[in-house]
Amino acid sequence: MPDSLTYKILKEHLVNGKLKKGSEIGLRIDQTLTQDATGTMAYLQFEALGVERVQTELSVSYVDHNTLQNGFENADDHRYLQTAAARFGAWFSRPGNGICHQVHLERFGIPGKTLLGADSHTPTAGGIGMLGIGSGGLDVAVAMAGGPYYLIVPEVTKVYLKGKLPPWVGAKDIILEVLRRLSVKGGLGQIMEYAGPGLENLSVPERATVTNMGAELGATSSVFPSDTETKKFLASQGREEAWRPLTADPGAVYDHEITVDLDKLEPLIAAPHSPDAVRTVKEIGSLPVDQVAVGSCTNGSYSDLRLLAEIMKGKVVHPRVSLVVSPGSRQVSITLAREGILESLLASGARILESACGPCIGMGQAPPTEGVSVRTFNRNFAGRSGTADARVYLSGPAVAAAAALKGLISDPREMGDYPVLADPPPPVVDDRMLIAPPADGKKVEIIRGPNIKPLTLNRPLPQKIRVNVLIVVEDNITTDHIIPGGSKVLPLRSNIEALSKHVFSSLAPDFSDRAGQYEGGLIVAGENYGQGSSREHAALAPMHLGIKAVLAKSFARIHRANLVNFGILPLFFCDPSDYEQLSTGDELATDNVHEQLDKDKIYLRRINDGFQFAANHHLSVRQIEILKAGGLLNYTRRSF
Ligand code: MIC
Ligand code: SF4
Repeated sequence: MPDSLTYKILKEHLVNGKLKKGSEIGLRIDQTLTQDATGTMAYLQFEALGVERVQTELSVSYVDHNTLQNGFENADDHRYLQTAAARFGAWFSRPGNGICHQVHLERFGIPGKTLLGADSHTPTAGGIGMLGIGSGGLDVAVAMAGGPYYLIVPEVTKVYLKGKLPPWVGAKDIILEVLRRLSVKGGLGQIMEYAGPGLENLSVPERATVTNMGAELGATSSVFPSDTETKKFLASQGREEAWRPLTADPGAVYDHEITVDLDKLEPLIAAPHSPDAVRTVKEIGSLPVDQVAVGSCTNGSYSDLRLLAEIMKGKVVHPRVSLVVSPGSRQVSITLAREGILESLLASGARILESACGPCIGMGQAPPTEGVSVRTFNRNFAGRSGTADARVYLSGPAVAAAAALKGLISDPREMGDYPVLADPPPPVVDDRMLIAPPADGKKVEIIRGPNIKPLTLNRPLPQKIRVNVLIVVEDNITTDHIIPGGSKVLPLRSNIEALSKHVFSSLAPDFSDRAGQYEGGLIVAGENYGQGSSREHAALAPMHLGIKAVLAKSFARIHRANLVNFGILPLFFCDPSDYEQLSTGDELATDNVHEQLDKDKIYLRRINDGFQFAANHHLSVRQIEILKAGGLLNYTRRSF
């Protein structure tokens, strides 16, 4: 039977289970990545597994999120990560070297290999035909220890691209169009596989913009074939030997198929506060803008920033606008400098940031009160920018450049002729900010600062549960709602006790106090609960507060897996209308939990009026055992 590209990679890496839709499989993981906001916890967990050295072909520990260093905490994490990487045999990408996804694409990614990353945008690697999957840090720790990564066999969606992008329309508009059609939950349980004649004109960085933001569809991954464009890109990185051709067999069958006609696309923009609130730029009209931010792991490539510089050349940013630029990698920054583009950006009034996540995760550059910010990033959830009432729009660099010059959201096509740009020059390849692990790390001392607290483990699942509903939330709650990012909270990622005070702080500031008062509780949610980031802290901090279960209409993939990993029951309403019956403060109870879990039917009753309803979980036998053990760490330690 002819195979899709996705199935080819899955087959090559299958170590457990059968490739049958809906069943659970275990995949061999060739490479892993972590970043500092998730990595500190992941390495603490790796240490707890008691394995001497990483067992993957390659593991890289990046520092790119917490680089603001308002206090000692971030720098202490960096030092811990550097020493832990050397001790356990992982590469270390120093702060300043760039954003994990961009650097990985440039320096380490290999077509046809698997990459598990403790960051939801790990599918960026699909831009070179690699299967990149985002997960919680604990799953990455287990993969580093040589364990397989488990997932439900995904459906494969073919995204057929035809035609050629018109002037002023870019790769970002492709993924915004897919988001417009499918929504933030439209990719759930799927891998998006790109194909068709439209690929021919898309460079690897453009493809990586598409695979990066595929995370916003809720998809497990997104992948492009490995073709001559891929070869060209790898050759420019001095890594041509990493190339292999990889494409779907002719006649491969897909579960779903959509076609995007590139010729017909126009400049698009995602309106506040969701990446799928996509409109044409024209539809928005002339909206005054206060901030423009260009860069991040979505649009931080050399070509993206050169386009911005070219459009702004000889002009200066509008007086109302603050323009910030965060290049995707040090390689991009150095190449921009060598080509004189950095000078041009500075002359246009751009505020150049270090190559790191920065404003994308609220680490500085918060917009003004009720400010409008146009960003070439991938997420615009309310409050993520650091300003609660800011309105963040997501676009490609051409729309951002137009906004920076005019001070308004406006159609870039009104700016006249599209700049004619030559093929990008060869990048400056300089790996001196990447530290290879020593052959034997046993003698390396791991240095821990006072903010790095020992791991908290959950207790085995009790047979009887009696808990209060602590909060009822609506559809599409993000992990940013559950545990916010930003410069105040991010430094607490390795101190779960301190972090747990911030659970749901934007929705219910007294949440952690109430959890303390009731000695734990339960969360009731709508559809797509836990969308967005991979941060396992959105499960770990609630676990610390004694949360026993989340009852939802549906879950986002990574967050559901994280809940299981930390021993919190992720339950679906059997009848979604029961959601309406529940309120904050309700006391719910159930007995014989282990037996009920085995049968995939859990009956809960409300204490005060006896109202009964059923929930299920659709988990595998392996996951049920993890839950009973009180989480993956307890469960895995038994098998090492
Ligand atoms: C994000 O873009 O939301 C983050 C910050 O990169 C997260 C990871 C984290 O919370 O540390 C992600 O995407 O997984
Ligand atoms: Fe960093 Fe933003 Fe990319 Fe997340 S989405 S990895 S915060 S640049």
